[in-house]
Amino acid sequence: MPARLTDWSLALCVGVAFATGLVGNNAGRPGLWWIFALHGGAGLALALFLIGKLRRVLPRLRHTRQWDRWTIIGLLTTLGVLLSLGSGIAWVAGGTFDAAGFGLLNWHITLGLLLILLISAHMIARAKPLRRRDMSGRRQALHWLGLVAGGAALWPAQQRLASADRRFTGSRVVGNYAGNAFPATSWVADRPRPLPPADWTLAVGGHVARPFTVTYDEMTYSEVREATLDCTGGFASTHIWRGVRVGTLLERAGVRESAGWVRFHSVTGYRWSLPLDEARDALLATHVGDEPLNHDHGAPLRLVAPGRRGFQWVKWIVAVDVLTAPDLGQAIAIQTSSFTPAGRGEE
Ligand SMILES: Nc1nc2c(c(=O)[nH]1)N[C@H]1C(S)=C(S)[C@@H](COP(=O)(O)O)O[C@H]1N2
Ligand SMILES: [Mo]
Repeated sequence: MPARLTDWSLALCVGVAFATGLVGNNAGRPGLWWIFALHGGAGLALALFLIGKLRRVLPRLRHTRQWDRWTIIGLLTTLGVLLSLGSGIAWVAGGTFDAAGFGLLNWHITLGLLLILLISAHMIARAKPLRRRDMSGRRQALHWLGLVAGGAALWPAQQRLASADRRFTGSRVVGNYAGNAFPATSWVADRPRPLPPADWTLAVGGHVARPFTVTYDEMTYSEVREATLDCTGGFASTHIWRGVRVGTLLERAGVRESAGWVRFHSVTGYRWSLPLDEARDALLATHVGDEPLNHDHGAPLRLVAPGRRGFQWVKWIVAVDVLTAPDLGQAIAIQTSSFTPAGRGEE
């Protein structure tokens, strides 16, 4: 296969894996399984194209006199590809790894992001345009299709060999219907002080006719939802949650005509929002199974947003507000909340 076709195919595989990785981190509905299939298929095709590339360039690397400063970037890029692929394959195979508070799937994501930086630098220095003659010819086309199809065919085989009980997102199933006995986690490191229900209130406001504040005992928690919390760190847990329907609070407040989004605020500053209709049907949970939520799982009140990934299930909620437009700052707030005094548990 022409060198340039191999190289651009590698770039394409990395691009598809990157895009599907980003989208996959937000995907929680089973209908989106194909995003994860594309991610895996792109990774496996990448591995196949990589064999050709390494066979071409590794022998050249012996001539150290011909190295230039970009050779190091090329080598680091190779290492980045191998580690990204390796961590992904190891995750599917049931591997575990823990370093610096990061599990294997978190490392896979981190390595993938690093790889994007490296490969960008490598391509700026080295990429050559793809010419018509790199893509013409029946043999070349068949060879190329063979490698892409190989990646696509390896994916289901790899899934079959995968150990453990996994969801379509790749998350491992743990602690279903076990009350509070499932993993507790944070996006960064939120660890607020406990919020005793007696001292806690919930404020409902924003684009509503009648903003109000309620105490814990003023609400009834009789609404139930069965839903799966699926963390992008790689675990998933299904429970029957109990609490108050968001729509019940919104009806009392009287949502204005202009409203389109509902935002959930944690005491730490962590926040996320959902489109109005979806938010109405979401749950503010006080209980998991038969147990009151414990502190680590967000007591006294946490969001249960079926079909959304875990990072959107805001814990330790103290306020809900109705918005007219999406909240663009939320993506930053979830990174910074752990560094606020409340997020550090200092106030
Ligand atoms: N306030 C707040 N809510 C949060 C988080 C956080 O860091 N702070 N982490 C989110 C993430 S990443 C996940 S996966 C779930 C974890 O919920 P659990 O600890 O009950 O398993 O909570 C979400 N809600
Ligand atoms: Mo998470």
